[in-house]
Amino acid sequence: MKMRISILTTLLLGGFFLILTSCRESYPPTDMHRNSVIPKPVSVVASNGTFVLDEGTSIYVQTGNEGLKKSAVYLAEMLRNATGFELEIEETDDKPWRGNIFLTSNVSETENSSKEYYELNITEKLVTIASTGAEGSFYGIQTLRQLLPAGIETAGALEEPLLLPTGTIKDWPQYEYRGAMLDVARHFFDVETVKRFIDYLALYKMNFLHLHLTDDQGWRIEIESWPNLTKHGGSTEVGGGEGGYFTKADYKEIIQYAADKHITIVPEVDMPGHTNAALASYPELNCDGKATDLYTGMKVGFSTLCTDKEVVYEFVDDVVREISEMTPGPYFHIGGDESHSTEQDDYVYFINRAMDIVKSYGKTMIGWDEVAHAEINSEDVVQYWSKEENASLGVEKGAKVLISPAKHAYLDMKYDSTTVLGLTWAGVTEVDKAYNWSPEKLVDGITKENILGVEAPLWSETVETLDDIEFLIFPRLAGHAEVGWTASKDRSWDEYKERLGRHQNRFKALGIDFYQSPLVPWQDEGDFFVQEENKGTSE
Ligand code: TNX
Repeated sequence: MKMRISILTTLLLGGFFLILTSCRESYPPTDMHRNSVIPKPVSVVASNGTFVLDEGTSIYVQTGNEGLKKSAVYLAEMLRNATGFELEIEETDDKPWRGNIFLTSNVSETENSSKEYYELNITEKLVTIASTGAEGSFYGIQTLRQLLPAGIETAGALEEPLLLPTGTIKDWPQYEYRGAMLDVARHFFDVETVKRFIDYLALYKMNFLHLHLTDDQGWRIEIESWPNLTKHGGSTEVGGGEGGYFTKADYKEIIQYAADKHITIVPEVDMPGHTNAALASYPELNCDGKATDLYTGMKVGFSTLCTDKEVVYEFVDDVVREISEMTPGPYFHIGGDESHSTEQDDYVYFINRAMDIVKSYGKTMIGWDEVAHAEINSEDVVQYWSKEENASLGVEKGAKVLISPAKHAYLDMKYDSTTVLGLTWAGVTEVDKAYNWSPEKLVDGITKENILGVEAPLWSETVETLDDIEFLIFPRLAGHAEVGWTASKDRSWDEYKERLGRHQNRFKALGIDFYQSPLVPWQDEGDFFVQEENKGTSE
């Protein structure tokens, strides 16, 4: 009897061992420590196993949590697109059975106050994304996405199973505002292009898109009470092309698309300078009562609204009202930069009044750093792009600062002197210079408490197509995302460039025309976790 049991045990154990080793062969242990996640997470603890995601995997969501459910739908869609398999979404109150993904609000670090906090815990049995809010679950999914092979970015590129390294990531951002700006005024970009831009922000956990909607060369947002702004003022662009504009329906579509990816739109109407498109559309906005000609060049600083005419403030009121009504986000950007043909007193008077109008529609005012000379206070935001003393003045007045230093953060600066696209007035900005800086160490006296966040602007004087956009923003955008997300003490260029190098295949899988900087060790094999190799060993 004893003998029989031990034979049986040996057979059972042997069989079990065989199964184990054959599993090992198919799915070699992986190492979460070797991840290439950008922005770099706060903490990563690897446990050297593998989770197998296949068509039997379901996504479980804590019952009744609508925010998490939206994230589940997004994740299912992402996986379906790349692999073709349909993951079911189920609600549950309990921890699900093995082989599944679980989105829950039960976080282990209950003390963490960030509403963007998430924990991604992968064991051989379960993938759990725990987050305090829907944002966190979305960011946890972006991390999961970057742990998967680059083929996840291409429709139909992957076959099951997908393998994930086991371990735990705990993560949250340093700054609550991590943004980019797109100038749709110098050259107009349509809704589809803006959506791609939004997709790129989402991949790197950025959460604000500032749209520079008006400038000398074009007015790009429909205002029903002043229809000639778009009809005439939107009819051209730099170089004399046909321009274009967003209808209200277009703008709302952009807002919704962004909101689904936890990105808030910040509309900018640049005033009182940078207004030639408006001045050409309505003669009464000019001091001499005469409409200007449309402008298709690249100069700045020559235009101004007539600051002592009441009709100008009626105009500003209508514009701010109509745009604010469509904008759920808290901010309205009034520009205020380079008003070189406005007298300083008139400038301050105008900004004060424009600011009051913005507040009357319940929005928080953001302005380029020159607005620090107006009567701003702790309710306002100054966007530092050029003059340190303006940023400091803003902070003295209690305002928050949005950090966009041209010499690091401007996505329209050339990479080097041979770059065809872009400008050079703030210098050339290689990928290391775009990454190697810290918001809180930039200006004496401006510390983390004064800073709302980081924004990287793309001005479009030289940018005409999505390809042009991609070439200038990639790979620098990824670095700016990390500057805003990851603590300065946890960042170094030497380590970052290795991770960035492993994003090459992801860029390619997304069809992104990126700048192949010689400073980055681009890796052809892409992800640390090579799906093809794994497939090979299982055969
Ligand atoms: C400065 S940055 C500008 C823009 C230009 C940009 C080009 C800022 C507030 N004003 O009008 O497009 O340089 O890099």
